Amino acid sequence: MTRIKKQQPKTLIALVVLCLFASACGSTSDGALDAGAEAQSDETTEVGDDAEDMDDMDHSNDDMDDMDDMDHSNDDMDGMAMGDADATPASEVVGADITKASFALLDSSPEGFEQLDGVATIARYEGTTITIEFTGLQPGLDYISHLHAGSCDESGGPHFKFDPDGADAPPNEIHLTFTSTPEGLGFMTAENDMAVADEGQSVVVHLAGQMSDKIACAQL
Ligand SMILES: [Cu+2]
Repeated sequence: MTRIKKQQPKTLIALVVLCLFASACGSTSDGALDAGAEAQSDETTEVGDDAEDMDDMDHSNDDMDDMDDMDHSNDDMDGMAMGDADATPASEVVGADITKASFALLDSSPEGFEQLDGVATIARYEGTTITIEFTGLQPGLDYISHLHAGSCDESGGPHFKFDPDGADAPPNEIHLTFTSTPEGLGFMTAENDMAVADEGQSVVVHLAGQMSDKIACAQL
């Protein structure tokens, strides 16, 4: 490590000098810095040869691939989201094992949900997609649903976590937030890169900010 670090200035100087003579290198010192970074990451510390230098230049195309990789990591960030209404609904995930379950009111439900009807759908594949859809919600309110680890007999029990010791937030849990329409409709889909187990989970819907008053539960 120390040896490579020590040679960095030399490498840079060599590249700058080369750039002064090679018009292909472009005229900005930024180009030289980029190329220098490439040379250093390749651990190629000898830069006396024009052909080798061109090699280093070609490697700067790898930067574009790196940018692609960064875009993929943004996909992971999407996993942090509390759902995406435009995502492919669970019932339409090709090749997945799909289970549908109706929501049933829980004893803990606040008043005003007697007309509630809803379905939770889970698609199990190398990842997981959950879609929930409701009618009969109180209109214009914010709701949150979670995948719970227990059965509806125990009001869903605790939240399902992919890593039991991990965070109590997505992507380690599956959360779906939505706002009901003026007609009392609700709809949301959440996707996760990880696969949940075959059975035993439930989906519970709460009014946002009133987690203790679980409204309804669907046994998957
Ligand atoms: Cu919940």
